[in-house]
Amino acid sequence: MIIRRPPDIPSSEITPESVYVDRRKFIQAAAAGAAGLAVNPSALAGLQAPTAQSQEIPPRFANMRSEIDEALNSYEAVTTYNNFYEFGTAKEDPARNSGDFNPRPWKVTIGGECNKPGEYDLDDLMSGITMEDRVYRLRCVEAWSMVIPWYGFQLSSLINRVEPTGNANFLMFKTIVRPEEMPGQRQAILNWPYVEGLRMDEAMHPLTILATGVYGMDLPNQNGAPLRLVVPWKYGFKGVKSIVSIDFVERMPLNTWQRQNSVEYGFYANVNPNVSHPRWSQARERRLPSLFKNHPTTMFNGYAEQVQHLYAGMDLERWK
Ligand SMILES: Nc1nc2c(c(=O)[nH]1)N[C@H]1C(S)=C(S)[C@@H](COP(=O)(O)O)O[C@H]1N2
Ligand SMILES: [Mo]
Repeated sequence: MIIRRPPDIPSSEITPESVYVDRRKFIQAAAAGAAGLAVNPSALAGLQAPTAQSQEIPPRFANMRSEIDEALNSYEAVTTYNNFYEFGTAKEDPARNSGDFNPRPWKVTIGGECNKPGEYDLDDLMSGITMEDRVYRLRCVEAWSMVIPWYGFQLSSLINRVEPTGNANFLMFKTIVRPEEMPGQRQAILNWPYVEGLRMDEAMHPLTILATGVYGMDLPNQNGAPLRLVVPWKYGFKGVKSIVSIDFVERMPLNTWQRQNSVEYGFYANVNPNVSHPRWSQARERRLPSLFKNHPTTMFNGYAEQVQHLYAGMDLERWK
């Protein structure tokens, strides 16, 4: 773990609600997880609440919490307030509408500029790769944020395994297209599949992970089961979910939100309090479950020390 505490968030800013403990809720959530939560979000029904509630942090996450020094969002918040347009556009839609989605078995097609392209079974692809718990702040572009205990592995270990060639400057990720299981894909909400990209050095950075779980359990469908990207210094939309293909490419891929609205969204999507979104300031953020913008937003989402060298010399207003 190399996550450090963002320097400018005094502990007094941490929402008081998030500190209290509700042991019973966590035990229920853990039991639901063991009973197959990943394929049946309706198991969560009894846990869903309109506002996120906190729960006791499982012992396994206690250290990470102290390293990032911000309270974790509750399991309910993390799994019932999502963006995943394949299941609808409202924040509660993914939890509600993803019950028919089948994340196993799963294959990932790896192609383009690499020596070992192919269709890999997810379990084979991950065999021998070290899994780790990581706590990252996810910061959505609509200026809300959550602190989420992910489980996954460094994207770099997968990249090294398939041996990119010298022409591999970018990675392009795609979400599965399965309209029969993803009701949102039956409509032209976005141009399916959802596409995202990273520059090779961003993809190789040790903070960049492919997550397979959250709170020590497999990812629920609404969070991008069985495999999704987590890039902690970028806005939430970089975190492409339910990934079925990864291509090594020479030229910068056109990611979904840039294609959709290039005035508002770019390729880099680095969290930047100094650059306003055309429709709102990005200087402050709302840390769920607060209703207010109670947090100052930090450059690169608080990870500047670790990642700013990647963008040295770039005009970050232009390359938003
Ligand atoms: N396939 C796909 N991936 C997606 C999205 C989406 O609509 N479809 N939404 C993105 C956005 S806008 C955000 S903020 C994050 C939310 O991730 P979370 O639900 O795990 O918090 O997922 C991202 N990944
Ligand atoms: Mo987002």
